[in-house]
Amino acid sequence: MNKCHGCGIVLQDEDINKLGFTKNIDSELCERCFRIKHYNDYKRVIKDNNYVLDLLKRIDPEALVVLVVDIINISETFELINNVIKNDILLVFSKADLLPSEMYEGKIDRIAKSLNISYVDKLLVSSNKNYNLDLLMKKINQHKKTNNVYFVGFSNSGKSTLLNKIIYDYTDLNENITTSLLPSTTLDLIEIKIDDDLAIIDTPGLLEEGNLIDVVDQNHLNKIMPKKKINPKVYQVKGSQLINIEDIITIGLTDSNIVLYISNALKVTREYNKKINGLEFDLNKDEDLVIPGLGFISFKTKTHVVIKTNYKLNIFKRNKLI
Ligand SMILES: Nc1nc2c(ncn2[C@@H]2O[C@H](COP(=O)(O)OP(=O)(O)OP(=O)(O)O)[C@@H](O)[C@H]2O)c(=O)[nH]1
Ligand SMILES: [Mg+2]
Repeated sequence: MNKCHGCGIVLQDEDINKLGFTKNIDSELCERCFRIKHYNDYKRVIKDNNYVLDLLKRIDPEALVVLVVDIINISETFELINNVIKNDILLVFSKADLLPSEMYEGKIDRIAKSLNISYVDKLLVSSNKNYNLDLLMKKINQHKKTNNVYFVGFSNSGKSTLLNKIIYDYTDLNENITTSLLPSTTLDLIEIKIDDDLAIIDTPGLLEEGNLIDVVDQNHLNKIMPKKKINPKVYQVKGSQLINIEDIITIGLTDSNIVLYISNALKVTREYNKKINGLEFDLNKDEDLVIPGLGFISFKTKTHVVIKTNYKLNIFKRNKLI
């Protein structure tokens, strides 16, 4: 049984509409991975969480789990993962390159502690900027109890991208796991032998309910996923105003001072002397309002916010990230 080197799915040449299809059963990639890699032509598949959880339940309880958390998109709860993973956890915050410069290492400690996860160690990395990858390898080797180490996390947190960097920097292998903007890119376990004493196993990501990445079209997805360092957008609101982010979300505010941490590619427009009805939140200046998949808003003063969106999003408050 051949598996696709890009996403881990078992290859088949019988049904073009089923996962793992390839015309040539001896090829390394399924057609979906081939098209993502060569034509940026994404095909959305949504693997449900039960399928992923069943895979995660099979992880050897002795193995070290590297929990990859997108620093820009920290989930409200890790209960789903906590329920199945009882292993030692190395907590890895990914995509450090997207953070504004005010964000420094010291704050990671406070964030990690607020997550309700027990972990043996933690660090901040960036695959794009090759930041802290040596330290990551050092910590993996230091904390592993068996030769198998698993990369686990929510979809799009950057697990496969990180493993590709490790393959490139630390092995002579010619493997390249498929990565993409779309959720559920990795579809099954992919084992990579780094050396005689270490195999890293990539896993499909879990989906977070109420996250924008699962509900928007590809065009929007391209814009909402930040590719470069985020330039925080500061808005001083006098009177009642609406701040509209693309056609995704409208924020209603009165006399307040806010900072948006969202992808630079998103267009923000303002309407003056206007109010809307929608979901209401009261925030203090030490809290952020998180819009999963889009980013977050921080507040300079106590603020009342009204949010209107056509998407079903799990918007929540948390302690300030930055
Ligand atoms: N800016 C930035 N983007 C990254 C980094 N790592 C990954 N990404 C982007 O994040 C998106 C998702 O990356 P993947 O590696 O496919 O994520 P994954 O966790 O393997 O996702 P699933 O396979 O769906 O679970 C891609 O668009 C990557 O380019 C990083 O260090 N910095
Ligand atoms: Mg992946």
